[in-house]
Amino acid sequence: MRKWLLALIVAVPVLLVGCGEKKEQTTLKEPEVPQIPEVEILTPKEVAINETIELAAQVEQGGKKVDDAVVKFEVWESGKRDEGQMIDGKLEKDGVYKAETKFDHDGVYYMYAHTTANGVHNMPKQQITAGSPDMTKVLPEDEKANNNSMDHNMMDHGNDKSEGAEHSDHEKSEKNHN
Ligand SMILES: [Cu+2]
Repeated sequence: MRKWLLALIVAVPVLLVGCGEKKEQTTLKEPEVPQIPEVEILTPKEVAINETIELAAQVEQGGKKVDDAVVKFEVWESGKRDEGQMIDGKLEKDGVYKAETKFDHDGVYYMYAHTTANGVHNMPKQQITAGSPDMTKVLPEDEKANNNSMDHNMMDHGNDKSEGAEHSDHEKSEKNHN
């Protein structure tokens, strides 16, 4: 009888400790950080001139289509980003955003799909060839933009402190847009 009682006295604290540990584990939740949006540009890489061209991108985040993202398409001719334009994308459906533009002469163009979803920014870039440009006359694209674009893609603009040059470049374009 005494041995049984002793066993109970030893066992009860062990059970209590076990309970306490379990509780602590459930409270250790990782803070939810929105993932970098995956942006797939749907605009073809080769288009005709003097035709309405659809700029389109599909936005997903954590495997889900995002219908409340902000998508701005920046389009410019190679080497002339200052003369480019920023066009607001409008949600069609299923995370697909669209805008329209037209190329009035043969050339090599670039587009950024500036996308912000739940506060996180991504901006994939695509080259678009309109018509059949004389490649010897195409201006080279700004190298600074090219070199940084890959790294920049992976970054939230808000946290972007390491790439001042490209970032200010982007801010400039955002201002042009407004
Ligand atoms: Cu951007």
